[in-house]
Amino acid sequence: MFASRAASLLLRRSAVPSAASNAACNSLRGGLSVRQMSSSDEVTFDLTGSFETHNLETAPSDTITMTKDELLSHFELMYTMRRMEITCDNEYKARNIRGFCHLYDGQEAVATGINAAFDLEDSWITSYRCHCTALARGGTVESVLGELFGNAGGQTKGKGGSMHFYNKAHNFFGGQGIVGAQVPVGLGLAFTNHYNAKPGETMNVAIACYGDGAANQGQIWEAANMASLWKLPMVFCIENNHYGMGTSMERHSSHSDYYKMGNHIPGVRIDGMNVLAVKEGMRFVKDFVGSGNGPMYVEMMTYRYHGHSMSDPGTTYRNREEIALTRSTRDPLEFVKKTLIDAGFADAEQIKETEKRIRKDVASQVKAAKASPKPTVEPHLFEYVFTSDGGKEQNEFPPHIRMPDFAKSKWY
Ligand SMILES: Cc1ncc(C[n+]2csc(CCOP(=O)(O)OP(=O)(O)O)c2C)c(N)n1
Ligand SMILES: [Mg+2]
Repeated sequence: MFASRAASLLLRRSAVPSAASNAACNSLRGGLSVRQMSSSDEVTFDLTGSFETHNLETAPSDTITMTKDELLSHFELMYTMRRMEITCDNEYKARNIRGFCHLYDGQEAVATGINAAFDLEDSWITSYRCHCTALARGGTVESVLGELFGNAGGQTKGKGGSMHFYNKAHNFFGGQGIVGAQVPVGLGLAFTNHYNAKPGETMNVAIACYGDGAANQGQIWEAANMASLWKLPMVFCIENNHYGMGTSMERHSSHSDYYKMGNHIPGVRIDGMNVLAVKEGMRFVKDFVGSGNGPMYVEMMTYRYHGHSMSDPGTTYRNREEIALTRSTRDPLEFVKKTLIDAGFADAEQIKETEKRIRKDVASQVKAAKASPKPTVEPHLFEYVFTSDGGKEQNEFPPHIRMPDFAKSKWY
């Protein structure tokens, strides 16, 4: 059943024939080609067939030009994500990580491509499947693993765990355990960016990532209505990995065109296994949304290799062949590796060396994360909850908390 769908997820990729492309044709994907070598370290790649649009007169470009450094940095981030999630799996099974733990391997191109297209001033909020977004948005393997170990060196000081990363300095607003909750909160971020924008200037945008399982929720319709009514710079980004826990898309949704779900709101479907397509697609989306045209729906066609969470082996509602087929034909890391080689940016030996260096780095950061102490009652328990002073002073509330006694409230 999935095989035919998987084929269609390739978004009808078709090779652009050229002298370079014949040699460089990506057999894994059967179609990416190097169209033109403009210099030894800059290549234009063909993205034909990577996008489908809804209610739009324009579309993302069918090419993207990248330098060697750019593509290598995307590969390094994606490989770090993959190693980090595999490490989480091992540490969970060794009982060093407890509680909920949802892994992102398979979906790495999505967070990497969004990160590459967006600015740090753009706000980003996502679901509980958030380790790799936290990493992309200013985190480190040490801060992610530290959090999962429940240690004070974790990104949220060991008090949040797997589902609750947060990094205000990098405009990353989590990590939400309640399915879909990030969408109305993301709308608030879009409202803020709209409110703070200077007239005539391009706005910072807000993106809320959520799953195919969340996409039919009522609160999302309400958020979409407000975003459209007020022309907010909001991106509704559905990471369609085809399952909501153990329920396949065919069983939980009456339709499968998530990018059309905003009805009159424009939409784009993007090949979410191709980091180049994600980057170019999201650059287009950011330009459109940030220019005051109102919100946009984005559907990322992707796949998760692990089960829903660590308590789900992930093989009772889908078969091993489906996972193996995706790994062998659509793996986002194999794709980017092959692209690096085809473009002449790196050879297999250099890629192996890079992978080795990253594996070593991940291992040493995990070691450091483990060595971090557990949070203690004093001062950690009361820190960052309601007051900035460790909770010792009376009537000390942060500015955004309106207290029942207005005289004592510092909200203004
Ligand atoms: C409001 C709410 N309902 C149910 C759950 C239980 N739950 C957690 S994840 C999930 C499935 C969500 O699937 P999807 O949106 O496709 O995201 P994915 O896990 O595939 O990334 C459900 C039903 C929850 N956490 N919150
Ligand atoms: Mg899903």
